[in-house]
Amino acid sequence: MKFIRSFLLWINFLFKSVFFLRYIPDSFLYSLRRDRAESNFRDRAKSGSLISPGRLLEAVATEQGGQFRFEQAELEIDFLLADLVRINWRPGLPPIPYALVEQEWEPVETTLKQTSEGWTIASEAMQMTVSPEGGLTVVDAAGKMLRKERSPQRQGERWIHQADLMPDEQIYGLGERASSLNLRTVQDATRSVKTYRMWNYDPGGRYPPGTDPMYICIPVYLGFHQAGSYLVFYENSFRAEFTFAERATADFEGGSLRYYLTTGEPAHLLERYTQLTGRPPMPARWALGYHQSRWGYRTEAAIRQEVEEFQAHDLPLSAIHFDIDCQADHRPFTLDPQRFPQVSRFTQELIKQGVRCIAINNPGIKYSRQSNLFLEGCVLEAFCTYPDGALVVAPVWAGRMVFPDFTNPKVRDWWSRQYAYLLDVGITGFWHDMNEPAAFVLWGDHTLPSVAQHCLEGRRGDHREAHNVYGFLEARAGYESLRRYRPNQRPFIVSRSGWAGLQRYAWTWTGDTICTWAAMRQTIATVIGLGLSGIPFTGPDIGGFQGNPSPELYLRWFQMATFLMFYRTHSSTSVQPRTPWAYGEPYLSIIRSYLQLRYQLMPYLYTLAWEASQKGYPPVRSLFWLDWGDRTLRDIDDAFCLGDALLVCPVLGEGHRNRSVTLPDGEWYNFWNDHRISGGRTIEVDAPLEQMPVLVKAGSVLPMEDLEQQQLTLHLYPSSSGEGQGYLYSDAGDGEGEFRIDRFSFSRRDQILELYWDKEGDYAFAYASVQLQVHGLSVQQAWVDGAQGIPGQGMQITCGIFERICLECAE
Ligand code: NBV
Repeated sequence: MKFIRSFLLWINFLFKSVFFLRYIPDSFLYSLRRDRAESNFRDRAKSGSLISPGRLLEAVATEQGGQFRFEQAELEIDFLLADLVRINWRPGLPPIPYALVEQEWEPVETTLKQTSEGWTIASEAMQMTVSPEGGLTVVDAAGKMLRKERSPQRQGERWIHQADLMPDEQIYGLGERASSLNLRTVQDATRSVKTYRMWNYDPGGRYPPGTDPMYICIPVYLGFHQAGSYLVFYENSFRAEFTFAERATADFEGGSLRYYLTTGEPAHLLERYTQLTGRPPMPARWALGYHQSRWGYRTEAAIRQEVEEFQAHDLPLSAIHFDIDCQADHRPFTLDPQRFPQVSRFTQELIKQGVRCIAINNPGIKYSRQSNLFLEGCVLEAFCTYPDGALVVAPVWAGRMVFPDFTNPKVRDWWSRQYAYLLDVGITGFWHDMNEPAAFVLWGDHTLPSVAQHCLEGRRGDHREAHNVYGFLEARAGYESLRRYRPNQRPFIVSRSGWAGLQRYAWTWTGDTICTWAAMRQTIATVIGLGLSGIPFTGPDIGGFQGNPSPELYLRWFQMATFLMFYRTHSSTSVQPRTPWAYGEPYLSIIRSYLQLRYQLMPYLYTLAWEASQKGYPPVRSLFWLDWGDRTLRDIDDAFCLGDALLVCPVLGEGHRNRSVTLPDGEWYNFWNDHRISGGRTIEVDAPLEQMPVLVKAGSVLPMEDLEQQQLTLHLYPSSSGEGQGYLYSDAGDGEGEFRIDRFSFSRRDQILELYWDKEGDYAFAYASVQLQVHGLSVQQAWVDGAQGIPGQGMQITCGIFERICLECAE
């Protein structure tokens, strides 16, 4: 059986490879044409010598800060808030404010003074000093030096910006990176400085750890050192290179040197950054459930069978994804009518079973007069062109394709109308792939030519500026479409590519990882790094995209993903079918138990999603989020926190049955057996196949649910110091209606534990019963709202809504 399956897969692979050969002539021609068009432009951007600002000639105070005139540059410093500054060096092409949410900033009180070091401009929270040569230092209210920038340099259209890094400084962010969590190169003679490129990139169907760049590059980073921490965001979408060695260097090929700087601890930095670039809207609750996907489902029948298998195996499922094989000739906004003969009925049938359908879409449109989209787009002048006006035509899945210019508002509007038909046939959400944009090439860059022309909101420009915002703007068009056509449903879009602010429109996934233990481990840093770059809803293909994971690798990956926001198995076409039952027992039963756990954790996950929508905090966060003063936590990239309550420690090797865990300070509980462990040290924990180590922070209230019983269980994890809290956000799970927030706080005096519950908002309480589960203590007696005592049942109390509950416990 196994042999036959492998043989069939091999034949499939061979067939696909032969199929791929048909792209070779077009890829060859496109690569040639691109090189020819680019050759005239090659070094235009970097021409001339390096120019420094020269000497400072004049400084004047402005309403929001100050303006500084140098011999060869101008600098403007605007305080948007007391701890958020916009710094703008001129000359340079002003950015189109795609990344930013529109808002008015209130005036901030600042003072401008001349000092022995230059000019100092200060708010109540920070102080910046501009040196006579254009260097800039940033000091916090306590007088601690946070950042020291050198005077920038310009060469043609290029800007180079450098800051000295403190010896102990660590750097995080830059969007999606397949690197260590801390991006700083630890310098020694043997190691060369790692360059991080800003150029959204499709690594071509498979990528190992270390690949750079990846699909989502964002010029934002956080710096932590012993004096404090800060965040810098460059509002510049041009191709760039960043390095972090002795200095942090940002080298942009064009545009202007406009950046934003804020200071404070990590949570505050994310709050400010997402105040600037926007917060993710609240997702629909179903989206946090499990998604099944495979590049290879071809027919309604195959998908129906897959969904039936989930039911037969008693496995919950929230969404199923339709990849390009479901489309007609791989064209966007289509489903093949022969293979999906009754699609409306089919999608309704799935929705009744609680399964949403998500359809893939690639941005390229077939270059063919048989294609209506092509004809419409031509009339609209919607496509990217070469400087001579000829259409850029490059091969992708459907053959020779043209590319909508999403930097044109008319094109976004036209594109956003195309979703209507698939929405009408019952597709709930969209999956934007290949939107770096990716093209098939035989050599060189896998995208459009640098010289491709774009509208850029009417001011015009080329692909060097538009490339990094291409997928982001496609997501914007998609999001606006879903808002328009389905105003009562929250949009679900998952986009492979993106830029600063993508969180306002889409989720993402970490693309075409290979199927190795190292790749699984890599995704932890990648997901945390994305969260620190403002993008909270993401996750890897469970099991990896390209290759066949061992049963154990799939299981361990599944266990890890149970605690990530986007929870989806997906795999490539040439690999063995990957489902929770594909590996038999004991894997199936263990996976089932994790799926069940995921759905039980839904109130916690949903609350974290709400927190992200309000404050921009990534639900999946580094351990340093809990204690950012603890240096030992800053390099950990084999574990992560889900919210503040859970510490998740994936098992990262075949046959591993225990692992070491570095615990942040405080007390912890082992989620599986309630053992209490003191933190601030590294410990060994057991990890039998059925258990991925998870620890719960003492002082947490973890809300979990049993939907069938309509029961909410509040898991209380008391700390010896006594205090603790948690909260729960709920609403109808979709749409714009009422909400409620239930807040729980508890305190402990010796053996008496008191829990208070108050609420805000008008959404009706969704559960029929409430259970209280106290961990680490056994409940002897309970008094609910002062009523007569009820005897405890071990660690559990079944009760209704209460205001105050008093528990008498024993160790
Ligand atoms: O549409 C096919 C795949 C998709 O399954 C995958 O998730 C994307 O990242 N897609 C890439 C294009 C083909 C890659 C070789």
